[in-house]
Amino acid sequence: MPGARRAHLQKIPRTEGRPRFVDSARIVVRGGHGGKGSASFRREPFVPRGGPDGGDGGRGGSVIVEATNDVADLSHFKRHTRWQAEPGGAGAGGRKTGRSGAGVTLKVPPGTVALDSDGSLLADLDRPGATAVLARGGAGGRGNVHFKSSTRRTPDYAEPGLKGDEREVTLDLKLIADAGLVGPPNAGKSSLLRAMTAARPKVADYPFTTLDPELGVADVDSARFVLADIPGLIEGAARGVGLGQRFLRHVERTKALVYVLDGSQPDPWKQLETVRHEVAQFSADLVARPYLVAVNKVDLPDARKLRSRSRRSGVYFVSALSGEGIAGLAAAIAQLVASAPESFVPAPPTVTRLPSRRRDDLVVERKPLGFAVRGERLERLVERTDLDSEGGLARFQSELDRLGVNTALEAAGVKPGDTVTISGIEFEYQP
Ligand SMILES: Nc1nc2c(ncn2[C@@H]2O[C@H](COP(=O)(O)OP(=O)(O)OP(=O)(O)O)[C@@H](O)[C@H]2O)c(=O)[nH]1
Ligand SMILES: [Mg+2]
Repeated sequence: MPGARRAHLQKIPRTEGRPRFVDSARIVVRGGHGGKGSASFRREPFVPRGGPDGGDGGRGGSVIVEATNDVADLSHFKRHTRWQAEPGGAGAGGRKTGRSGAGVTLKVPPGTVALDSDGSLLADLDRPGATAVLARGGAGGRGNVHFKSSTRRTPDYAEPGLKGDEREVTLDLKLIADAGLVGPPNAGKSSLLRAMTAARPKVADYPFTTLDPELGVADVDSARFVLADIPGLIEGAARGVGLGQRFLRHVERTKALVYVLDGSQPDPWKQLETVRHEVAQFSADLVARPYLVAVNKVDLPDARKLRSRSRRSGVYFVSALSGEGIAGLAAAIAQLVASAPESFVPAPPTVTRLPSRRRDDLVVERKPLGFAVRGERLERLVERTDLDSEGGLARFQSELDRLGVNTALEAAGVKPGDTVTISGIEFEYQP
């Protein structure tokens, strides 16, 4: 990669003590456990056991992510990687429901996406106010008031409450450029991005070195802006000649443009005219945005001559190579961005919900020793049943029937006495 290691390329001095801009973080989120249901009985005078009056456990809290302009990057999530919402409170006698666990809200900058561990998109938090649930809290267990029946007058069990969701989430901040570097090929746009930010786009001495837009974050004193570098524009670009036109889209949402001209070329002002004409062809709105002009390569004699003759105001003569004028250009861009109006009208915030849990059909598998049965609802049933209590076990049996487990097993050829495994727990099959 020619020019990739240019040790003498001067960087803008960074403000001391300012933390590095973080645009990606990996975190683990856990919803709170559901509270236990209560197995309590009414106390009445002279009655050893009144009717069941155990209330339900409270729902566990959820972990939610919310986009807000109050935070600028994801550095907080580099330091705090585990997020857990509060568990639900236990139910109590007198039909008292446990209290719900408090949720946790993670604040991220707009433009953040949340990805599941398999890379699939969980949420696109594209604008302030957008929220999404990353991990739901578990449901509270039901108290024994629910389990009274004509045959079971004193159910001495209650549900334990479900686990909350747990998942590993990657937060990625898609940068939205504040300003775009636009200019003819080879003018030094990528070199300027390198000089002003920590981004490392390819730089080379031939046109169309840049094929994909690249973004960098520039720090200037207390201001910070995102700069986009796109492929060079040539005459006819707006009509699809070269690569530029496709890439003007990437600067469409910027607030300001920086026209970069090659000061070592015969007529930079003609370059400016051509490029602005192409931008205007692409979008009348884009060409009307605030802009400034940077004439690059002022370290070369032709560019210096141009500077000494130029009477134009609002033109910055710089050298990405030597660093001359770079700090001043960065400060001017920061100011331009700060005073420029928003380039688009924000749409209403989006609220994303997790897809509800899949209710898989039962799967019966023949094992060397007996059978295994799998299924989302079945596994949840096992999780929410207190199998150590006799009443709990009895209810479990009738629920198995209701879910069609016995029918499925019989269809698969189960015989009395066979071992049946459900969620890692072994049962003996007795019809
Ligand atoms: N002398 C001098 N050369 C420079 C300066 N800035 C960039 N160059 C050189 O100009 C050539 C083009 O630089 P790039 O940064 O790749 O230009 P670009 O505008 O991104 O080019 P494309 O991506 O092809 O549109 C490279 O050989 C750079 O080393 C400068 O300030 N002075
Ligand atoms: Mg380039």
